[in-house]
Amino acid sequence: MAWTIAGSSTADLCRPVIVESRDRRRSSLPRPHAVVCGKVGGMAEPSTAPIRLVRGACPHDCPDTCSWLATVQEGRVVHLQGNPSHPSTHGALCTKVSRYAERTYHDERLLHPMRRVGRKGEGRFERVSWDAALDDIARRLSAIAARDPESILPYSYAGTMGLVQGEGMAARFFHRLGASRLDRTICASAGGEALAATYGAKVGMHMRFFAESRLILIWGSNSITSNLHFWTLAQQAKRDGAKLVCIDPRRTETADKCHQHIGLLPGTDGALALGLMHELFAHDWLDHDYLQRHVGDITPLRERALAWTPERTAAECGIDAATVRALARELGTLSPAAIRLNYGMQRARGGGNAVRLIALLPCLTGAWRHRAGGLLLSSSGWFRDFKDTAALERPDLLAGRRPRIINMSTIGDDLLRESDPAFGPKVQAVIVYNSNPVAVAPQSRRVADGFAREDLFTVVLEHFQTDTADHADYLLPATTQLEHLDVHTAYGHTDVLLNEPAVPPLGESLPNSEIFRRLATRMGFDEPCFADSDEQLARTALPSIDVELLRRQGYAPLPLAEVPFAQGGFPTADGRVRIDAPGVGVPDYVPNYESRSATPELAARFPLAMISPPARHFLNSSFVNVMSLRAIEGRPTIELNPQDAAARGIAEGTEVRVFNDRGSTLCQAQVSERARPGVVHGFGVWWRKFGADGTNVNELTHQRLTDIGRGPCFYDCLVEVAAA
Ligand SMILES: Nc1nc2c(c(=O)[nH]1)N[C@H]1C(S)=C(S)[C@@H](COP(=O)(O)OP(=O)(O)OC[C@H]3O[C@@H](n4cnc5c(=O)[nH]c(N)nc54)[C@H](O)[C@@H]3O)O[C@H]1N2
Ligand SMILES: Nc1nc2c(c(=O)[nH]1)N[C@H]1C(S)=C(S)[C@@H](COP(=O)(O)OP(=O)(O)OC[C@H]3O[C@@H](n4cnc5c(=O)[nH]c(N)nc54)[C@H](O)[C@@H]3O)O[C@H]1N2
Ligand SMILES: [Mo]
Repeated sequence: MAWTIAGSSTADLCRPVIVESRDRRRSSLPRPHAVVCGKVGGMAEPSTAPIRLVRGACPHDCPDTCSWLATVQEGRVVHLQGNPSHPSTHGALCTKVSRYAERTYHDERLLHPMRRVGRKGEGRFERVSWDAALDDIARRLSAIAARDPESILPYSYAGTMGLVQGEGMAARFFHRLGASRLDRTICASAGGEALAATYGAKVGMHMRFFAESRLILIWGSNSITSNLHFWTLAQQAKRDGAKLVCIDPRRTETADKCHQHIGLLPGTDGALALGLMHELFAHDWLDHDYLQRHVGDITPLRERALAWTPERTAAECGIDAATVRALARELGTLSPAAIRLNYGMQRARGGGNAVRLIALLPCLTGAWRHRAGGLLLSSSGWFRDFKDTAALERPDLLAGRRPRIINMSTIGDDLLRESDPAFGPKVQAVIVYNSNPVAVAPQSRRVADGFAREDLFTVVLEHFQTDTADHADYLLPATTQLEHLDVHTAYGHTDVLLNEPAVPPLGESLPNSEIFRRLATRMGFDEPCFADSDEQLARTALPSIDVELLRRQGYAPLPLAEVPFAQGGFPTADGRVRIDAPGVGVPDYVPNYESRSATPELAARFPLAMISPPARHFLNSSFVNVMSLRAIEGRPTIELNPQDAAARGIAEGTEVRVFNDRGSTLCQAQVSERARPGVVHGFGVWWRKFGADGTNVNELTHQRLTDIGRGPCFYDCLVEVAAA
C-alpha cells in the first residue's frame, strides 16, 4: 500500500486537498468569517474565495487525540473544527485547540533562526540564516562529540505526539551521534510501568464502552478539563442510569457532576484500593472462576488487604469508613463496573503501587468479562503490534554503544552535575524540541540555573520564545501541526490519525524532521535513512495501516476485540494478570515523601499539601501565550479552603506567597470549598516569565522519583501560604 502523498520537500507536503467548494453559501461547509477570531480570519467582510478542508489531528498530549478539519481560504487556515465523522471527536474540539490557528498565526511566532546575543537566559537574539545556524551548530556539536558524545543530551517530550515530528528523524540523529539517552518519565512512566507490570502492557477497556457502564469510578482525573471526550461518554452512561463516582482530593467541576465525590488526601489512593479489597475479600464479592483462570496467586494480596479495615483506610485517606464500605459494595455488586484511572494519582511517591492496586480491582470482581467493565488508564499499548518503533527510531545506529541514560525529571540536578564515574561526563550540550523544561520540570529554579550555565551549548527548536528558549544559543523555528505532515497513535481511543499539512510553513520555519535531516547532513551522517522523507517516516512507523482509509476519513481504527480480556489473555508471558511481578513484588501502599503523617517535622513548617493539576485552557505550558486563553485563566492562582485562608488572614484575591525550602512563588488566592482543609491547588504550568515574580508552581516541587517508573512527584509536595 503506497502513501499517495509524495515527495520530501516542504512544498510537496502541502498538496493534499480533500474537499473543494466554490460556493460557500450552498455548501454545508463552515462559514469561516462567522467563527474565527479577528486575528486569524483578519477579515471584516465575508470572503467569497474558494475554501478547502484539510484533515488533520490534534498534536497535543491528551488522551482524546481528536481528528480535525482545517478550513483553508486564500492560503490561510481560517477555521478549525472537530471531524464529525470521527467517533470519539464527534465534531467537537476543546476550547483551547479550537484556537490552534490563533497559536499558529500568533504575532510572536518564531519565523527565523536566531542566535543569542545577550547573556544566557536574557532572551536577546539576532536573526541568522539557516545555513549559518546549522553550520555553526554542527561544528560545535562535532567538536563536543569528538571529546565525548555522551556529553550531548536530547531533551524532548510531547509538545507534539506525532510519530514523524516526535522521535523519528531526531532519534536517528541522536543514536548515530551516540548522545546520552533521555528517560522520558515526566508524565506517565509510574502509571505506565505499573500497568505493564500488572497486565503486561499499557492496555485496558475501550473508551467508547464506558457509555454502557452501570458504575464508573473517575479516579485521579478531572475529565471535563483533560479528557473531555470521555466525559461525553460518562454523561451518556449517567443518563442511562449509571452511578458516577469521582475520587479526587479536589472537588473538581467533574466531581460536581458525579453522584458522589470522595475527597481523599493526596497520595493515599493505594490505601483506598487496599481498603476496597478488604471488603471484597471479607464479603466474598470475588469472581473466583475468573481469578483462578486468569490471575496469579492472590494469597499474598489477600493477606495484605485484610490488614486494611475500612477504619484504618478511612484514617489514612482522611475520609469516612462508611464511604469505603459503600464504595466496595457497589464495586462488588454493580455490573458492569468501569474505572477511568488517569495520571493525576500517580504523581506521588507511591503512584506506581497505587496504580497496580487499583488495576487489580476489576480482576478480583471479574469486571473484565464485560465490554463496559474493567479499567482504562492508557490504550497506547494496543498500538504495539501496529507500530515499528525500531525501524522509525533506528537504535541500531548506536552500533553497539550503550550511552548513559539521563532522567528528564531530574534535569535540574543533572545539568548542574560535574563529571564523575557514576554520572559520566558533565552535560556540555542540550538540544531541546517538543518540550519546555524550564517551566515544566520539577524544582524549576534548579532547571533554570542549569540552563543558565554559560558553558552549556543549547539549541532549542520551538514555535515560541518560551522560558527554555530564552536560554538558547540557537533558537530554531519549527512548524506547527497546520504546516507539517504527521501520523498519530493515541492513549485514550485506539484509532490511528493522519495529519495532512493545511498550509505551507510560515516564515522560514521547518518541521523538526527536516531540521534534524539537515543537521545530519551537516554532521556528515550519510546513512540512507537520513534522506527519508516525512511520508517515508510515517509509512515506516505504521507499516500495516490502511493508508487509503486514513486519507479518506482522517483516521483508521485498529482491529481489536471488543472485550479484550473476557477470556483472560493479558499480554503477560503466561496470559495471566500478575500480582507478584518481577522487580516490583506484590503491590502495597507507599506513603508520600512529604505529608503530615510521613514527615511531621516538615509539616510543622509547611502544613499544606499542594497539588498542581492542569489548567483547563492551557495544555501543560502550551497556549499560555495565547491571549484569548490566558484571559480566561486570568493569572496564577492558589486555591485554598476557607478555614486555611481565615487562619492566615487571606481573603479571595489576596496576593500570596506560596513557599517551602525549595523556593517561593507569588500568586493570587482563590478561597473555595473545592479545596479540602490542608490541601491547596496551584493550577497550570504557567510560563515563569508570566508569573508575578518570574516563577511558577514548579519552583516548589522536588526531584525525588516515584516507586515505579522513575517519574516525578509533582503532587507530593508540602508548602505554606502567606499574604505577600
Ligand atoms: N486542558 C488540559 N488538558 C490536559 C492537560 C492540560 O494541561 N490541560 N494535560 C494533558 C496531559 S499532559 C496529561 S498527562 C493529562 C492528565 O490527565 P489527568 O491525569 O486526568 O489530569 P487531571 O485531569 O488534572 O487529573 C488530575 C486530577 O487528579 C487529582 N489528583 C491530584 N493528586 C491526586 C491524588 O493523589 N489522588 C487522586 N485520586 N487524585 C489526585 C487532581 O486534583 C486533578 O483533578 O491531561 C492532558 N489534558
Ligand atoms: N507542577 C506540574 N508540572 C507539570 C505537570 C503538572 O501537572 N504539574 N504536568 C507534567 C506533565 S503531565 C507533562 S506531560 C509535562 C509536559 O511538558 P512538555 O512536554 O514540555 O509540554 P509543554 O509545556 O506543552 O511544552 C511543549 C513545547 O513543545 C513545543 N512544540 C509543540 N509542537 C512542536 C513541534 O512540532 N516542534 C517543536 N520543535 N516544538 C513543538 C510547544 O511550543 C511547547 O513549548 O509537564 C509536566 N509538568
Ligand atoms: Mo502529561
